[in-house]
Amino acid sequence: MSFAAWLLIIITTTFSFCQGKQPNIVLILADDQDQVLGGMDYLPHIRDLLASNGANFTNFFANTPVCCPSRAELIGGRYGHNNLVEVPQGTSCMHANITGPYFLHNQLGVYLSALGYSTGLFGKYMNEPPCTCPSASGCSGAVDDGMDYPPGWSRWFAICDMGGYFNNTWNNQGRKLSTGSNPSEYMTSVIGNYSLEWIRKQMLSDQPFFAYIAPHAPHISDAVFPYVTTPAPWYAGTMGNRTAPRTPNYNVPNTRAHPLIATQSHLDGFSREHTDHLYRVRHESMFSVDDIVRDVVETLDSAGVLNETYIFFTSDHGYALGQMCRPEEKFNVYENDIRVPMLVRGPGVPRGVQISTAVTSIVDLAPTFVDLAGGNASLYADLDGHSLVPWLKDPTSPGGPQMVLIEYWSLGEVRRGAPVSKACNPDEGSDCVEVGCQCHYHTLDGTNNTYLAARLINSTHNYLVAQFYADRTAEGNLPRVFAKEVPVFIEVYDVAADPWQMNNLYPDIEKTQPLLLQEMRAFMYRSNSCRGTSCRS
Ligand SMILES: [Ca+2]
Repeated sequence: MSFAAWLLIIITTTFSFCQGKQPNIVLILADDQDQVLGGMDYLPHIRDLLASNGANFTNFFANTPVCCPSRAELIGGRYGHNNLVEVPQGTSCMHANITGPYFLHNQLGVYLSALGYSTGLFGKYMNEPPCTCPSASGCSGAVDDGMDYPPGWSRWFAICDMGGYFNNTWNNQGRKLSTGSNPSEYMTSVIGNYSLEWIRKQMLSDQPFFAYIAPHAPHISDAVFPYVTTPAPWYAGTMGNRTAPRTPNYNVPNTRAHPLIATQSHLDGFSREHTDHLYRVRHESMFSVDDIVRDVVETLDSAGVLNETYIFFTSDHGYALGQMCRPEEKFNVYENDIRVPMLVRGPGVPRGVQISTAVTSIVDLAPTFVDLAGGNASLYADLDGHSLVPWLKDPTSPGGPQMVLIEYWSLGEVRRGAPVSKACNPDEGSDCVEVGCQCHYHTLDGTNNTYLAARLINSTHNYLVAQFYADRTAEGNLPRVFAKEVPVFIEVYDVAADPWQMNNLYPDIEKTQPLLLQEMRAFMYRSNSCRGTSCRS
């Protein structure tokens, strides 16, 4: 069957949820926004316009809790093991291959444009390369050198530097654009304004649109000292003197965890102040994302298309601020890092409902968008996730997934924490001993922080099983099929009884609940080798 004929079949598949008219779809994707530490507090527009007017998936997770791999999972609709590079590389998208032709021709832009959508990406695409892709892999559109962008996207406005919140460069539809340091050039505002301008144009057309709006907030400025998040000038200081939540595991070492975590030293006073400051500026930066949500809703409403548009909000992964003595960042398997918000409003979605019975994840978004667009995601051989559409129609739909797969390949040693001065930044190769400064850094990703995990939530159990592995196989490759490897450490938590995950039940659980462990391991191993339909069986 030709591609066109196949496409016709999937487009004409009966689609009663939106009465045959293809809806618009807007995704607003935050960067490093947590759920566990109250990251969604203080955001009135997101609360009133999305949570109160739509569905809240309360058990939604990142499959790989670090920026680029998670974004590859979202845009590709595939688990990390199906995006993995063949050979470990020093750079790239943190072990995900996003520059090969396979990825570039099997991602949301291609899927949705084939279904008749106008597609626009605004803000953060990937970390490396951040705003473009190789023409050798089928990318095009460059007006200026090196400004190619992936196929399937009719509008491309991607940020090219992940550094500060001002003085940015952009890939503006193949043309290099620079913005400066005026308040109106605040990065999140620029992303919002370009998104809205495009949405206004799309509303004049009968063609449905997909807007992927990805602010960099509340991520730290990791290339511009002092390496914290920069709020918009008009929101700076608005969080007053609030401090990061002193959760039961705040500044408490988890001595039963794997060595990277078990050996964390206590946060000193300087680091605690840094963590509190980060808490404040992260929230303050999110106020501008909250404004984007308001403006998107108002723009759609003023044109009378709000009721024809689905609006999703989520984050690529969560964050820690002091938990288990981690002063900041992600990279790890715990709730702070893997649990993210997921809100959606749109035609037919019940208002103000919480959906906890379907345990879902980032990889489920692409199939959801394909289904909403009138495709049939279950026929796509390269989509690994479950469509969320059944729960958007009926939050009480039975048969929801109860487990999600978590996979992570260590980035190597990553040190973060409170910088006393620019000279102390380990990313710049500085050595606190030699330059005589006081070092407050913690190693937050490192040796053998490569893991395969399952998160189970149902009416009787709420567990995390995480198995840690050597970062390379005996042959020197990234471990790809974890069932063939021997774990170097295992952690199991009863999250209902131990929500802050400080009491590793392994190895005792081998004797106390062998069947539970067996079931979760079977899911992990099966899922870790799955592809397409085999992931959903
Ligand atoms: Ca991120």
